[in-house]
Amino acid sequence: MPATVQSIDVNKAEQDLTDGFHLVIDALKLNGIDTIYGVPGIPITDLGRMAQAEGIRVISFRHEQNAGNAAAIAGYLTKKPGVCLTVSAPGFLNGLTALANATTNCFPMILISGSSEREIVDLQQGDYEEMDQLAIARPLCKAAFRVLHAADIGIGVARAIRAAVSGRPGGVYLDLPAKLFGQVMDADAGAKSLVKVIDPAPAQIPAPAAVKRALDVLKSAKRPLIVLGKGAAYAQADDDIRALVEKSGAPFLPMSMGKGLLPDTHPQCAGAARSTVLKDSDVVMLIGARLNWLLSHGKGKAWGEPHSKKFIQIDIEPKEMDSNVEIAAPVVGDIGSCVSALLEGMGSKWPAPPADWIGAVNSKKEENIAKMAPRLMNNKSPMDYHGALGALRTIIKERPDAILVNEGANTLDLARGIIDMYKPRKRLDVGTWGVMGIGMGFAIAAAIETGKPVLAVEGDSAFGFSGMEVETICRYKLPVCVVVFNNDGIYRGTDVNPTGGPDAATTVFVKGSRYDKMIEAFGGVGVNATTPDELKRAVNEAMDSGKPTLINAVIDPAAGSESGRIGNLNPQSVLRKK
Ligand SMILES: Cc1ncc(C[n+]2csc(CCOP(=O)(O)OP(=O)(O)O)c2C)c(N)n1
Ligand SMILES: [Mg+2]
Repeated sequence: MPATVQSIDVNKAEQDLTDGFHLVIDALKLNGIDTIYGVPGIPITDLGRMAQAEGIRVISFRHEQNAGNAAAIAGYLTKKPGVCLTVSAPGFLNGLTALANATTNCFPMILISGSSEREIVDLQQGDYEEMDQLAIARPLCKAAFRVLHAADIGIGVARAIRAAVSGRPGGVYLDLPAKLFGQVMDADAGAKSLVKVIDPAPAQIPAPAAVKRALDVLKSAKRPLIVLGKGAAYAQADDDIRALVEKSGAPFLPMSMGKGLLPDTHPQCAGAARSTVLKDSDVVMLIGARLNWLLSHGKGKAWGEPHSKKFIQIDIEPKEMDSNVEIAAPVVGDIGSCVSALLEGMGSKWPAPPADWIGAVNSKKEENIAKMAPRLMNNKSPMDYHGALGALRTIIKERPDAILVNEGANTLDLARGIIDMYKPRKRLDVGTWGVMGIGMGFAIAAAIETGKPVLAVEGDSAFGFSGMEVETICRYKLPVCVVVFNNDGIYRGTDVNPTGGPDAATTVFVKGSRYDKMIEAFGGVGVNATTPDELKRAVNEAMDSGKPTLINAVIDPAAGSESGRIGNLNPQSVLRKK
């Protein structure tokens, strides 16, 4: 046979075949996954290349943990699972922290990792990057699957998507052994094996009796309080949530990432009277907020007299009820369906809460706001947290569409209290675990998924966990402005080595560091800001230009406190000499 005829036959045969690489890509595309966050390497380098060639946006990071955090927050912002793609063993493990964090925070995410040869891994014969990844991932996520045959890729991807977004969202692990990618099968049969997931997160309608019980409890309240968690923000039921809060007339308290569901400047916002409303309320309605450590488990000193209040809890997860205290009125269902049912049940003549309660909350609020105001206007150099955050607060007020990413200790706790948010899902932070390292991953995904400018307010320690990704920000030309609150260390930059020896104290960094120089290495804009005025000018310029920018904000090393607002969680020993 002449050579030309033979090659035509091969081409024709290839046209009729597909392989594991293409089936994975086709399955993701079929289900509307348009972005992958990851780090290339064996065995998934070509998968990333081909995905890019097929029109998926593939964002390559410098470390898988940051790619994983990006995927997780993309899931939170879009209600579609964010996908992170990694290599085997070490790459997988690097991504796993983000997967576990996503599960803890109820962010829908799929970690897809390539893995080594099953036959060798299972006999522990020492393969390249050998690891039983499926077994390791399983306890750290909602579901974990492995696909061994190309014909099962469609089902595998479908299961992963459904597990990630249905019910309470979370992380899912999908293990794809190297051999799978090269498997070929008939193209038609391959196309037919793909599954388009219909209604991946079905509505879960609350029982009418549960809705009525909740409204009866709420109506009986003399001092009602509504707590809005990030579950409420995730639901994207913004109009109904606002209507429910306003109709109830109750003060509301936003959890950190619930801020902006209603503006922090809303007359019913009790953020500035947090301790008063927690202590003195008699009925508390939790909407997508869990009674975990962030709410002192619903009991103890912060919550006033023991058994002095009744809880109504709205959550998609039935097991959440009674997790820490008795829930008088559990309402189980998706937040959107629950809130709309409650709203309907309230009718048009819902009574306003007693005026003395509203008056008491308002006067506490005004007192606290007035106390804070002058501190936010100081123009000290070096800056203290209040002066610097006062400047950033004005910026977000003037640019309410911008997304604020925030991590650190003092930098986190004080920014949360000081920077008012005006719109839902604009504040992204350390979440349930208080984890450091989410900063650049969150900032990158926020910019990619929303196209809005991002302001990342970072403690100098917090920034270090993901700081190398400033190169990624520059490479993709993202409108991200990073402000590093540089106080020379963790909590404070003033500690000294108790031995008097040459090593630095455990919490301090190189004094007078210039983080702004880092981004200049990659063509970004670096600024050193020593006063709130300079800081404000530099951030405004960055937000106007959309150019990747890093501002080194020089903060007084003595200004912070140990562990920010949660110093009480540090274990103490009676033997410890202070
Ligand atoms: C992954 C992880 N490692 C360590 C910690 C402990 N930790 C909590 S806050 C923090 C850094 C605080 O310093 P910085 O970011 O500089 O904020 P500052 O209080 O100085 O403003 C660290 C290391 C953590 N929360 N998460
Ligand atoms: Mg610091």
